[in-house]
Amino acid sequence: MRPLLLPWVLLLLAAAPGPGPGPVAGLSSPGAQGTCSSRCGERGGLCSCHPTCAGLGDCCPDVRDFCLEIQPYSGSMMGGKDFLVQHLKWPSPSDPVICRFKESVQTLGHVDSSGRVHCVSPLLYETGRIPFTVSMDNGRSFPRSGTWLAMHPSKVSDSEKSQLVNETLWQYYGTPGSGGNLSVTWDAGALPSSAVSIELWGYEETGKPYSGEWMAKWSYLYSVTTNIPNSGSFTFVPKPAPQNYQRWQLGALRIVSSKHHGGAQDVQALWSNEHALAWHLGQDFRADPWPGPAGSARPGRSWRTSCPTSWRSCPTALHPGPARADSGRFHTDYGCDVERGSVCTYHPGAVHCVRSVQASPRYAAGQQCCYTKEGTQILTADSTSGSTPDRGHDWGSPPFRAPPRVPGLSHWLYDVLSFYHCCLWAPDCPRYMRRRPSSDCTSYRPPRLASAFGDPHFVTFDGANFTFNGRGEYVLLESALTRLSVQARGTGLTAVAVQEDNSDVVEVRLAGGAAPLQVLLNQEVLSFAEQNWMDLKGMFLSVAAGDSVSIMLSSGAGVEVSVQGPFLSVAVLLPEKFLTHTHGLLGTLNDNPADDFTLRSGQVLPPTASSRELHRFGADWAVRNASSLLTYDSRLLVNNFLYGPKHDPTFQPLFPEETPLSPSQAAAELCGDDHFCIFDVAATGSLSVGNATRAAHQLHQRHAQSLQPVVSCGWLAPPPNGRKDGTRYLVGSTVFFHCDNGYSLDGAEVSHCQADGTWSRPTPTCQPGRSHAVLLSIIFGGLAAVAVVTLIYVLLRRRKSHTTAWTSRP
Ligand SMILES: *[C@@H]1O[C@H](CO)[C@@H](O)[C@H](O)[C@H]1NC(C)=O
Ligand SMILES: *[C@@H]1O[C@H](CO)[C@@H](O)[C@H](O)[C@H]1NC(C)=O
Ligand SMILES: *[C@@H]1O[C@H](CO)[C@@H](O)[C@H](O)[C@H]1NC(C)=O
Ligand SMILES: *[C@@H]1O[C@H](CO)[C@@H](O)[C@H](O)[C@H]1NC(C)=O
Ligand SMILES: *[C@@H]1O[C@H](CO)[C@@H](O)[C@H](O)[C@H]1NC(C)=O
Ligand SMILES: [Ca+2]
Repeated sequence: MRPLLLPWVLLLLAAAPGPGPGPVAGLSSPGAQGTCSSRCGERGGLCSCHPTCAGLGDCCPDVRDFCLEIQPYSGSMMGGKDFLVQHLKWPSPSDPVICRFKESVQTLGHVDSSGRVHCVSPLLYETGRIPFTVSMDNGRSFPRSGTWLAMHPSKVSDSEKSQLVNETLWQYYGTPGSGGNLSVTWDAGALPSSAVSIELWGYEETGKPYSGEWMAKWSYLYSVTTNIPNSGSFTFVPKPAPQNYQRWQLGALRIVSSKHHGGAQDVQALWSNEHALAWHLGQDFRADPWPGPAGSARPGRSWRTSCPTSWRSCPTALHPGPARADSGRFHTDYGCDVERGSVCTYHPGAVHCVRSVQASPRYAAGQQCCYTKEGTQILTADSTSGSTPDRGHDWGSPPFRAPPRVPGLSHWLYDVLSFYHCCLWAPDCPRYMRRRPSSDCTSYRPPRLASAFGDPHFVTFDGANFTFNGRGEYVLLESALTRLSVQARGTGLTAVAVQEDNSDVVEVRLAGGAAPLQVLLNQEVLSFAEQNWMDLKGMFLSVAAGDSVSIMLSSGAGVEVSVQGPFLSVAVLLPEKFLTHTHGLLGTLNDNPADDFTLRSGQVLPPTASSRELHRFGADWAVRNASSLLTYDSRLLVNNFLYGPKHDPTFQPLFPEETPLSPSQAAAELCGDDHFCIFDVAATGSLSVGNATRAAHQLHQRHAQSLQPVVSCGWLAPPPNGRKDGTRYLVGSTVFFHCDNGYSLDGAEVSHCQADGTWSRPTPTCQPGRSHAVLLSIIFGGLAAVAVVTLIYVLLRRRKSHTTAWTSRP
């Protein structure tokens, strides 16, 4: 096998001109396969057009002409953003630049005075990576391709949008105390035009809900003003729109050059935030809390039955608790984030909200969970600040495009707009809350956690631990349930790759540059210069502070990779449905640590196995050639891992039991009783490596602690004609009951949440009639009155007789 492969390696070595793409010696003759024309992303043939070609030095000479790099590479899905296509030489500036997105939406670009090629991003109904192509022959062929990243409108920066000055006033316009002038501002420099028009666009979803004809549509309604100077601001007093426009209650302003006709598609523009169009509606819009011909703003009568509210039951508690630790399934709600000062406009009293990352599979509904500063979940049954399920997930859900999955907008239409109608424009909030009952957390089950960190040490899902110092590439986890695979390169983890079913492949690896981490998507290095969140195929990706990456998979599984000292740490979170469905180095998830060292053959090594025996277990889980997810984009990686064995049998590590561990004083002080730390100091001779291992181990322990199940007894109703004190429903909590005046309590005054998840006493009832206390006070009061009267009578009698005595004295 080996001699056969050798010429290939030699060819690669010879063909590598060093870093960076460029003409490749011996491969520059343009043959059928010598070009990247219509071949971007492919390899094989005479030369490669694959993202790895730069590192391997086997790129086709024209790769930069056909595999387009763009700048900026992302923007709001509302479109209208101008971007540069780099390195592209345009033969004649008068030839039209035709940019095509998703093979269906075409926009017209242009060549600027310095010969640079521009495209304009289109209005899309989806987020994520949008393939785009450019035609140089007036639309006959599109051999050049690249990727545009479309973002959720509220995840892009304010500077890309026009600003509604006092958005509250815009959205409350016409309600008591809200009127007068409205102003909008924008960055005049962002629109290369001396005169602009301001247009109103409306968003609606038409057709029978949950049917194939349910469609999402932005429509140009009318221009608020035309041909005004591009000064960066405009102020006006709004007038109610003509009746035929009144059905649009959700929309956005668009500022465009006045050279375009009203409503011109996909031209350079600045959009405002989408907002409730109170300012363009007539005075009658508040009269009916559920207006609109199609009932678009209604919360939906069928809601309760059409969507199980147990979808993604909310995590029990915020801290210590799983709300922030369950990172595979829940993510911080940008609108109410404890890390950013908790501006919780729609949830007063909450300090933090999270949203379920995935929408419910069938109805694409979302779940939002809000918590008080004590960490308890707020329920709509107790408060209008409560956690509400959403008919449309705010982030949308793949495959996006059609209702109710359109990012941001479906949620606006079915959840936010009806919230405005009930709670902000009219005092009918309890009605909204009844239609959006919180999921209490009684059915919430925290995910299971396993980690690998340091040089490297593993803690399995069932809590077994071991050290496996192998040089090679290994399967951390495989599950046939969702075809989930997590692979890592060691020794001391330097790369981790993840795929589930036919999702994109994401790899996180140590970069050793200014940014410690590099993220690859299908083997191509991703840039996070513009965005730190990406909607990818089969997963969402979020990057924090450049040194930790969170991957949220469709199944609810989560993978977190971070840098700890010289190595990567990885934590894998699995929902309970993976019970008995995992194998690999992170063990067999089944609540039994004794079978975690199971080989591919099914042979189980005992928990007492020596680390030398466990080395055999580790080696057995070497990645197989055909199923490797890792990227080999340098000669070093190709030689060592692609063409080398996946597990290097010649590498002899230290084994903990065979290594005399007499830690130095410094190591002992640093590590305490952390054996992983002590071992890594001994193995590497470096205190800072041990320190990083210790930090990673502590992180794992805190994470595991946060994911301990917390018993919840669920919501307890107040008695009719009474009330309850206490809105905490976790184990150990107490709720007190009181009756209104004129009612008496029949049952217990107090109930405790018990360890078995049940309340000690049910909610009492409040019976009409005088309470015992009142009866007693009447009885005692009556008796007291009688006593007083008697006393006075006796005293008077005594006094009378005294008087008599006196008067009778002399
Ligand atoms: C914005 O509008 C609201 C509602 O009309 C008003 O109460 C508030 O004072 C305004 N804020 C500013 C800064 O003008
Ligand atoms: C509205 O704006 C106009 C011109 O900018 C100004 O003259 C007028 O006083 C403003 N009206 C109110 C109520 O602020
Ligand atoms: C690792 O497992 C051993 C038993 O195999 C146990 O004694 C030890 O406490 C565990 N260490 C940690 C840090 O969990
Ligand atoms: C995997 O590939 C390497 C190098 O090409 C080779 O030596 C090894 O035998 C292959 N392993 C299997 C199981 O095919
Ligand atoms: C260990 O790391 C912490 C920060 O994580 C640092 O404050 C401390 O000084 C380090 N200790 C040593 C001995 O390197
Ligand atoms: Ca097990």
